[in-house]
Amino acid sequence: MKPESILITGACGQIGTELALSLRQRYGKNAVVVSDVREPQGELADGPFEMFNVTSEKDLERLHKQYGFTQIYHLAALLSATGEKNPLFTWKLNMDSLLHVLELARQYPIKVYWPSSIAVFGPETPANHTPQHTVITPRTVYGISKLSGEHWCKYYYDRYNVDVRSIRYPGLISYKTPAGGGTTDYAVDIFYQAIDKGYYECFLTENTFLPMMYMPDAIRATLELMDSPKENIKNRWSYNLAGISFSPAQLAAEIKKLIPDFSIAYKPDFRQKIADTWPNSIDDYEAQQDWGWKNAYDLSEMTNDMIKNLKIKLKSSAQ
Ligand code: AKB
Repeated sequence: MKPESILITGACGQIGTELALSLRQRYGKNAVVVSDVREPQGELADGPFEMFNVTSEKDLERLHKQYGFTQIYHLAALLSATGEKNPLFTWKLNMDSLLHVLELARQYPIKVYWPSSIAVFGPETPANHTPQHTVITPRTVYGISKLSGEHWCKYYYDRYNVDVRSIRYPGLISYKTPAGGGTTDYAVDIFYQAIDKGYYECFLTENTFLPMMYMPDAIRATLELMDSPKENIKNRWSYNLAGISFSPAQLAAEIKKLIPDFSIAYKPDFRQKIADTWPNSIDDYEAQQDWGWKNAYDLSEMTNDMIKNLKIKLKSSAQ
């Protein structure tokens, strides 16, 4: 069997960093090429890196000629909050890059992973336990690009048999790399500020419930989906994935159990409007049925683990 050669785009981001480390652990560091428009830091710098702008089809082809990829994890994208600041550029970056990857995978035997998001849903979508197949009416350019991307994935699978797989990620919480440009970022920022200052000013209201997940679960889900036999993957748009659903007030209360002096204030900004269009919680029945998905971390386990590891990280970076 041909050895795996894996490309991760947007690898220096919140998901990319941890996915790259997991894939390198599994396949060896030289089997995983990390690419981004910025240099990798820390552990991620130990292995092949390519500075690469995902809107360049030529550069993608050049990299494929050099490395002969068998898998591409195409993570590079602008997220919901940043996307609203430059909608046309966000559309171009998110869509052109996906189409370049799908075109490459049409011509060569490359398995593709591409993340979608809960941002595909809109205010007309049932907000609680949002089903897989429902009214889908995104209101952000990011959400529109993710919904369109889901349809392109399905098209390339149906028409060209491209083995492309996808998950609609909820907001992701992690300590290795900060979140960048999303509406769910508060649930990461709050931990940094709680440890550093004991105070957080939240850009969402206290009762804004959103679907969230701890990064170890998200990475495991991604790898489990990619490992599943092809015939089990019956959904070729993107799978709903449920983790934990909570509000800023509930998260703050959980943090207070470990940092008793922690306090929070609420000052909603433009991101509140985006959050108001997204579900409170997700039904992931199809992911459970098709590839056996089960979330592990609950709110209190996630909070404990975040605080423990972020304290270690912040202490060592201060030294
Ligand atoms: C965002 O907030 O934009 C992302 C997402 C939910 O896809 N974290």
